[in-house]
Amino acid sequence: MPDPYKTAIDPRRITLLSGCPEKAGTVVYWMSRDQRVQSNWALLFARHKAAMLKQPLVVVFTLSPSFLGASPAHYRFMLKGLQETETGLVKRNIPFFLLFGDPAEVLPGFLGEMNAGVMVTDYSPMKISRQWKAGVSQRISIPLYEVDAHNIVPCRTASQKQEYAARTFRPKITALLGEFLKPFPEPSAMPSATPCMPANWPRAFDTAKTGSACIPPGWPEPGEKAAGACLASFLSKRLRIYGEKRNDPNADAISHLSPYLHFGHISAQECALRALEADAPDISKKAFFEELVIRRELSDNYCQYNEQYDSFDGIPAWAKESLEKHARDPREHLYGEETFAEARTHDRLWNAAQRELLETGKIHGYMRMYWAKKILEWSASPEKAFDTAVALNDRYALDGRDPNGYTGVAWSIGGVHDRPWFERPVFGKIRYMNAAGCARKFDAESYIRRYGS
Ligand code: FAD
Ligand code: FO1
Repeated sequence: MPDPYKTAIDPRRITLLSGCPEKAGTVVYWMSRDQRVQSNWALLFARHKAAMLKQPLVVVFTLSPSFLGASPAHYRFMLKGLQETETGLVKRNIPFFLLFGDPAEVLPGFLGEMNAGVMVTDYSPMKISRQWKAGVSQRISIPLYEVDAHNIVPCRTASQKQEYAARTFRPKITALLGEFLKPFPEPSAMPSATPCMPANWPRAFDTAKTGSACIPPGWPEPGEKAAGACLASFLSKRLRIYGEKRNDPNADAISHLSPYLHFGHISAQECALRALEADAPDISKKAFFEELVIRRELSDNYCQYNEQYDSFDGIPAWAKESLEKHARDPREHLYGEETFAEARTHDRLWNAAQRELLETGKIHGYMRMYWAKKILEWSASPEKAFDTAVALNDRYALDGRDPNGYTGVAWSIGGVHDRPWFERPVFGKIRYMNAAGCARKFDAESYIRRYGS
């Protein structure tokens, strides 16, 4: 049978994490970051392997009891999306299994039960993902392939080192985009299905139940279908004003795709391909590509090549030196994590941003910078500020616990991918923002009214 995937899947997407010899047996896709059926290079590679080896294909997801401060509501959003993924897989005769616990504990036994011959998983630069994969690799005797299904240009191909700034990264991505920004083959159904029970969803939702059993009303609908609808609505209604209005939190010009991109309910490559065809000005398409491709893939680059991506210690020397020089400057206001969390500072604009986070699960991109920079200004030390911003973002943001978040905090507070600015108290040479600057850009009072107490 001609293999439709061989040509479509660029070998540079694939990394062999453990070099055990392949043996005859089921192909297992351990799904983690890219939780979708459509436009998923990891699933397509696993499907290719199953076709070549003439073996069954199954998908497994390991549910951890905790995940970087994720709330029960974040878990419910993810689980509802996974239920839709299970339906899409079973329709293609691909059974879906949900395991409970640490991957290194639960996967080896599962692979034995499946008589697995090879395992495929999706790429992530995050430490937790690398720890999971290292733990699993030590306990299995079949090959484990990792496929970059999250980036258009695979992270390890785009650059082999931590990039200094978007301006050093952009030419490397742009030079390769033509080779990678290609349409996806359809993941065809398997000829027959291995019989399997539906996943134990009641148990899964039970682990995500404390507090209210619903997803907050201000949050979007989870899953691939809702993600596709969000993209379609952005491309038809908001992309055309994105170039001009994306920094105005009152304009509703942004895509709102980040929760879907974070949980992998939609592929960035699919978003980029569809944006290219959209009826919108080039300036808007260019601005959207700058964020969706350059900035987003630069975040994976930062997390891939900087072990301390989630801490103050990861920031560049010029920034650390400058912030430490001003660490003892008097702070006009001082707040701890709970005061920030409850939006109880003196600053109405900052409180409105925190309330946007609490109500909608994310803060508008422009306000997110202001939000983090004021945490720097009103925390006892720059290290404390960094940890507070990461903790609040991971605890409340629906798109949190993501390379974009760690890099966003590192940019705002630690000058990562930015340059030194005019030196001032507390900030040192870190780029400064204030409410007056926001009011010059957009109607701050209207934003405050919208997210007022
Ligand atoms: P759009 O403007 O429509 O952008 C489309 C997509 O491009 C986004 O979904 C995202 O994947 C990507 N993108 C946009 N801006 C950036 C950026 N600055 N860096 C990297 N990728 C970008 N993004 C998250 O996904 N999760 C986070 O937890 C997160 N935390 C942040 C914290 C701070 C302090 C800052 C300054 C930025 C943070 N960002 C985070 C990046 C950015 O603010 C969000 O990706 C964006 O606002 C999401 O809304 P959207 O999808 O409507 O964005
Ligand atoms: N991925 C998993 O494989 N198992 C989990 O239990 C899990 C929980 C989870 C909770 C919140 C959240 O924002 C993401 C979560 N993820 C989980 C997905 C996660 O995005 C990726 O697996 C990691 O980013 C690693 O790349």
